Amino acid sequence: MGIGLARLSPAVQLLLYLVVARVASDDGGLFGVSRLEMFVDDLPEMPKIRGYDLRTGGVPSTRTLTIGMFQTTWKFHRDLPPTAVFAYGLRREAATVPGPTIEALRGVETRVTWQNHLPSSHILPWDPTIPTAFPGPGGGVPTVVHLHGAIAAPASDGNAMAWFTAGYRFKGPNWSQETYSYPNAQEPGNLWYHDHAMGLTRVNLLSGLFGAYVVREPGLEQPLGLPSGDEFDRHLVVFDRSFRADGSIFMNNTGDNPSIHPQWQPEYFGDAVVVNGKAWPRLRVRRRRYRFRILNASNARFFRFFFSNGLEFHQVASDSLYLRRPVRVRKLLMGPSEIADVIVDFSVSPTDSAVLENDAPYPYPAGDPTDDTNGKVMKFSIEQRTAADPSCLPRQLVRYPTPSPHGAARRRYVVMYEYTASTGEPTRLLLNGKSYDEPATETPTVGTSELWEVINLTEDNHPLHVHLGLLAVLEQRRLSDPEALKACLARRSDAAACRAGQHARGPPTPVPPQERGWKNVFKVMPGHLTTLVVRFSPLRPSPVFYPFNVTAEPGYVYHCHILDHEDNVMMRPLRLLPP
Ligand SMILES: *[C@@H]1O[C@H](CO)[C@@H](O)[C@H](O)[C@H]1NC(C)=O
Ligand SMILES: *[C@@H]1O[C@H](CO)[C@@H](O)[C@H](O)[C@H]1NC(C)=O
Ligand SMILES: *[C@@H]1O[C@H](CO)[C@@H](O)[C@H](O)[C@H]1NC(C)=O
Ligand SMILES: *[C@@H]1O[C@H](CO)[C@@H](O)[C@H](O)[C@H]1NC(C)=O
Ligand SMILES: CC(=O)N[C@H]1CO[C@H](CO)[C@@H](O)[C@@H]1O
Ligand SMILES: [Cu+2]
Repeated sequence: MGIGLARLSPAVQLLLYLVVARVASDDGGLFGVSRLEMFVDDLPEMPKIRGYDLRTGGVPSTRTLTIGMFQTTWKFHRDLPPTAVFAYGLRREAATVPGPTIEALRGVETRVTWQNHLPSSHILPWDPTIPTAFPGPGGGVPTVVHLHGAIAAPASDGNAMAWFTAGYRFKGPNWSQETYSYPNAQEPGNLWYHDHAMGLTRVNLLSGLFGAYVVREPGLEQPLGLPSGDEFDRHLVVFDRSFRADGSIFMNNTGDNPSIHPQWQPEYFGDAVVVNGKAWPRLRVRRRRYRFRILNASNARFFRFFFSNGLEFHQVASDSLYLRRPVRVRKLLMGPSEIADVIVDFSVSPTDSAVLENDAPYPYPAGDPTDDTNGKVMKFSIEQRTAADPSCLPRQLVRYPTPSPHGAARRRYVVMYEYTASTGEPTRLLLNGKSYDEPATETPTVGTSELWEVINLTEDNHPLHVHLGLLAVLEQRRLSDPEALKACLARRSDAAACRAGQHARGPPTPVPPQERGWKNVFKVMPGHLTTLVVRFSPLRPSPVFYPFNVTAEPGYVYHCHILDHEDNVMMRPLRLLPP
């Protein structure tokens, strides 16, 4: 049930929409967020949950957690009324937006029973005309949790069709188990968990269903000497939201093409910039080094962060792994779901306060410029006196195998398409022109690497995310004649036959050093052919490639991480074949 909805006639779909979707007026009194005073709320720290047990003589062992999804309210700003949200937490009273931060140890399994306690219908408008998990009117809110960056078995990966509603009353066709296993067998780094239900990912995240997850490996990390401990090693989870006058989250419930999709819009942008659940918060810091794990949890907004007083970032890790050496940057560009792990040294600050700002146009890169509201993120007040600082910023971090095209088992093409109505408005986006329910065409062999040539035929930058695999960019080249390639693909729908590689004759577009290593999201530039090496084996030698059966049902997925695109339906199955 669920995915077949898209095949109903438009009239029936529209009727269903009117029956099941919340029907609120579009403006419903928007809250003008420019009225909110900035930097009045302290930056919250989300609750921390240990993902391992320490009972048996201090030796860490597997821990099983039960984490619920609850409807509750959240104060996004001192002067905003409480907002209805969906939130993760150990209990309803402890549920937060973002959810609790889970701290795991490399090599020690964390098990989580994810429980849905959500009400019978959604707090946000959604759209049954895109392929959507749907348990029937009033049947509950479908959810399923994906741990982004995890190396986990298919049945624990949060497949979009493995969704379930409250009490597991309704389940998607690929649901198989209540408790997920995360072996944490991968490299130490920054992950995050978030909802992944078919066609509802964008609205479930907008409602609050996401949180941070860290895999630590003290033996490898402590010798680096980076700032550590709760005070100096912090998460900044950044996202954008708009609100109605009554405090509720505003999501437009009229689509840009209402006769085709009554609600879906190609990209959600909010006016308020929220960090750890507070709009434009403030943080008092000591005059020393801090580590910030910055996670972009927006649906579609890119951020280009910089400090008002010229302070710099020293990036030490990208979305899942340490870099080989720190990279110093003045501006930090982050796509949806990307993570930048940075050191900021406040001891060299020329002033006693610094505002973290954002100047990324939206949509990125060709959209509107930022303004006074979405151009500000948060404020740091810096103590005058220099603080003792035992941390350091080493010249070398961690050396991983260099991404290389040698030995790649095969070459594949992934073409990103956008379909538009006669008005020029997008109606859907697809990878290789295929919908999600067509059989898997990407079937790599476990233990191999492949070259993926990704061609963006749209106007947007699409962050590509591959579950299980690690990806690294080799080069990105401008397409010399995208229209000719487009015309050929329209005739033959086969990028290899169209000699797609030959169309990328332009000069290479440089990739910033901090984006050159192994990652799990890569921002694919419009009008380019981007060559990625995608690796389906762990980075450290291991007797088995993965500590579970990667070829098992229901397999994995790869998708665009602009959530509004992923939902409609820039996502394809990924099946692994045995070695
Ligand atoms: C997953 O769901 C699809 C329908 O969407 C079904 O065809 C397939 O058999 C399912 N696979 C498993 C392993 O449940
Ligand atoms: C909602 O979207 C529709 C369609 O794009 C637009 O006409 C309308 O102005 C939007 N409403 C608000 C309050 O932004
Ligand atoms: C933040 O993440 C969203 C969705 O994952 C993405 O669309 C957006 O471009 C990202 N912004 C940045 C600055 O990375
Ligand atoms: C892995 O899963 C596949 C598909 O379900 C199955 O055919 C295979 O026997 C399994 N392999 C192992 C070693 O269990
Ligand atoms: C902004 C941009 O460069 N968009 C391009 C994306 O790719 C298509 C096809 O290659 C071009 O037509 C667009 O101009
Ligand atoms: Cu996209």
